[in-house]
Amino acid sequence: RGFRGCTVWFTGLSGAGKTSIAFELEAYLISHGIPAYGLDGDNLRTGLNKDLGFSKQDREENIRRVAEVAKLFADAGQICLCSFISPSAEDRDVARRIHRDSDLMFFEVFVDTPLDVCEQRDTKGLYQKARKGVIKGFTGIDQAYEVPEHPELVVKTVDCSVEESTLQVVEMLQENGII
Ligand code: GGZ
Repeated sequence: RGFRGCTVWFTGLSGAGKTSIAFELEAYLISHGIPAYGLDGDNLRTGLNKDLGFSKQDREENIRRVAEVAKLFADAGQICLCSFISPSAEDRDVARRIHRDSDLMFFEVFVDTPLDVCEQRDTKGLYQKARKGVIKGFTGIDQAYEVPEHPELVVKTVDCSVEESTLQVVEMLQENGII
């Protein structure tokens, strides 16, 4: 048994690069014969969590359900890669506790991209809509993002390629005996 299931939890602003890094990491792990699976808004909010929006309560329930699903993947021996803004430190701690209670490792990775950079990228035009007030309660604009105080890893994406950021996560998994 060369590897164990666990959850890598990417948190950060919209457009920070969470999903890009998770996608690259998933490809890396799979190509090395390590089972991995990515969860994000695209595959959770369209199905299991399609009844949830972006209020504080809905985000809390979003994160709780995602964490429960991630726990099952990790328990099944997968490296589960979760990419959610998860702006609330308390909600992230719930996700961590759900794993700890089942003796599963949980790595919080803060994808630390400044708001102005995310806003400049604006790949989906959402920041512009949020600034105009078309979207209300957008994280970083009119809802808070609570910066992680004790993440297992901080990844900066400014002046750092997706490949380089991904390698930092790979090294963290190696140092912890996961892979
Ligand atoms: C933040 C929003 C919002 C609001 C829609 N605030 O860049 P994206 O588009 O693809 O990623 C964002 C995604 C956030 O969903 P999460 O499930 O990760 O959020 S949370 O963890 O807080 O529950 C963005 C889009 O949904 N989006 N409205 N108001 N992001």
